Amino acid sequence: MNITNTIVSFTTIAIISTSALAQLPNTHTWPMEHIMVSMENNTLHAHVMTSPNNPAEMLRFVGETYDGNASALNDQYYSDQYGWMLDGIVDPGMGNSIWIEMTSQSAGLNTYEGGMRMMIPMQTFDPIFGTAGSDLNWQWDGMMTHNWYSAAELGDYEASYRIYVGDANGDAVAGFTDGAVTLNFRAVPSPSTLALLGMGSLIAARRKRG
Ligand SMILES: [Cu+2]
Repeated sequence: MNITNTIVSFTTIAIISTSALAQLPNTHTWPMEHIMVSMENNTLHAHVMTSPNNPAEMLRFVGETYDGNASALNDQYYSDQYGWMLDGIVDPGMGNSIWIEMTSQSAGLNTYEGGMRMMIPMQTFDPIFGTAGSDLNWQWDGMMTHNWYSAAELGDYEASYRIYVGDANGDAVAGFTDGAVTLNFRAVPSPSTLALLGMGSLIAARRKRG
């Protein structure tokens, strides 16, 4: 294959990808914020860097509509910033897995199953953690998973979880101690295009200086 052919092929792929990706929710708008789950002496711990004063933000992308199950995010403030992630060796034992159960959350907060922030069309967007009548507990496969959170109204939200070792049915297994974590969210007005342009020139100015 000569260079010209290579360029043509890449261009074709780029055009196909663009049309296929046109109706996908925004994912890399936010840096990852990992909920680190570890286990020591059969006791689970979870740690996250956010707080009520430093919440993860949810944004609404006016004018965008999403295909398939992702349409649950249409016209909602949303984010997939939080990701569950294993920290060190976590061994729930043969046939068991880590389960995460929503124990309390603000009214109006919804959750949909996400993934590793890649291959969004492969993500189920199934309602979880009580959203739309779903189970309160969710079986985590231990892979980095960024679920989608959404809300219809501006404001602050929080969700608390119990992290436990369960069998295939989600029933707690004796001999382990649960962990817990609270996630904080703030649905904020979308930044205007002007603000984004301002940010762009600031970055450009910093680069020049560096
Ligand atoms: Cu991640």
